[in-house]
Amino acid sequence: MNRRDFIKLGLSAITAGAISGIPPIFKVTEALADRELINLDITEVWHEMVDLTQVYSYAYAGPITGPSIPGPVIFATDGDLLRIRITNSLGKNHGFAVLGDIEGDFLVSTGPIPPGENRTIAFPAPPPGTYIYQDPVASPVNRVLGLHGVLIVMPRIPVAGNALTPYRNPTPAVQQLFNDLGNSAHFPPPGEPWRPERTNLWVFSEIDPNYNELARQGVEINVEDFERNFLPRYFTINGKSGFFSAEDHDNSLVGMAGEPRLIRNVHVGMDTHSPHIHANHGYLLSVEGEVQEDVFWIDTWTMLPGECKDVLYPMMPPPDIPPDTWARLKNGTSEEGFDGNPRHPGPDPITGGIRRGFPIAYPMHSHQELSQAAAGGNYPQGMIVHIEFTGTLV
Ligand SMILES: [Cu+2]
Repeated sequence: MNRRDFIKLGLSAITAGAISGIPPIFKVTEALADRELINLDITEVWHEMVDLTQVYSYAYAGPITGPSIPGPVIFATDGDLLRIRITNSLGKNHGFAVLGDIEGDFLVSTGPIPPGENRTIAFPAPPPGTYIYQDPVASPVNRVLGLHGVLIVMPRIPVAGNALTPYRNPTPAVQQLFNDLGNSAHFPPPGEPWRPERTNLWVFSEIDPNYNELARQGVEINVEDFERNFLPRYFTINGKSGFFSAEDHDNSLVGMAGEPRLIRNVHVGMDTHSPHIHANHGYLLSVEGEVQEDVFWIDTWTMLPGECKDVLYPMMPPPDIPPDTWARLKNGTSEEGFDGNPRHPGPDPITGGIRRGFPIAYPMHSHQELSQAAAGGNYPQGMIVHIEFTGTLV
């Protein structure tokens, strides 16, 4: 093994067409993506688990971001031509593909790239939405062993006269929902419409270190054996779990009431998961790229292996909080807020008094209870993140 990098996990991003790292989702002019080449290296890392166990993993690496699990987020704008050069620095065949559905069909694929070689693929960005990229070789084995990431495609401009949505052709119901944000009795001003930067990405996965160890030893892993005998020991969101996931602001939903957020959920692992959000219900916008005609209002959704689901979290005042309590939270006289939050020590800098009210915090956790543990019983060190209202606009 020539490279054993300890990876500092975090959501790193590559922007198609951006020169300075500014995502092109804000661009309204000609895309530069067809002049930019995205370089991805396929490499190996030690992935640190929540109990400090170092697990051998494969990883995609960007030239600036370095290796990460998930790999760098690739942002593109509708109409961009993506050009990606993938270099396989491992000792076996690997590659790059964009997953098209949960059956395992690929929209585009390099096919196997032999050790030490590279391939460049060019393809038009698929319709605006959320996509998994992964190793097409021995799928889903190498995907689960670390070779996965997300491609996000944003529409170029909103549909005329309407609020911006994440889609090129939103259904009437989805368009209406986005039009209503910050602009209706249910989502009143000065609450705001959705903004693209108010987006969270939750990449769900699991790790069975026995298979990672086989990979380290260079053992050929049989797909059927893997699918039958995979026994997860760690459950991760964006490569992290437990405290490290919950406290990570890439994972957490953090903002003011009145600042709606988009949650792009993708599942690159093997189990079925049930992310459950507290404080607000969410709106299921798209399933496997299909923008929904009928927008369900739900607090839990199913994530199947290989699946992508977009959910809008309205970040509205939690309906379970009575209006008079909300008023006290807002004016700082509540004794029901998150007083004693260790992240906000000391007296209130303005009033000099004890902090009252915001922030108020809630969890998102998977309702598959197994996934809340790590290493066979450490609870709650699995799939969990914070939802935090730092204040309120409304
Ligand atoms: Cu719950």
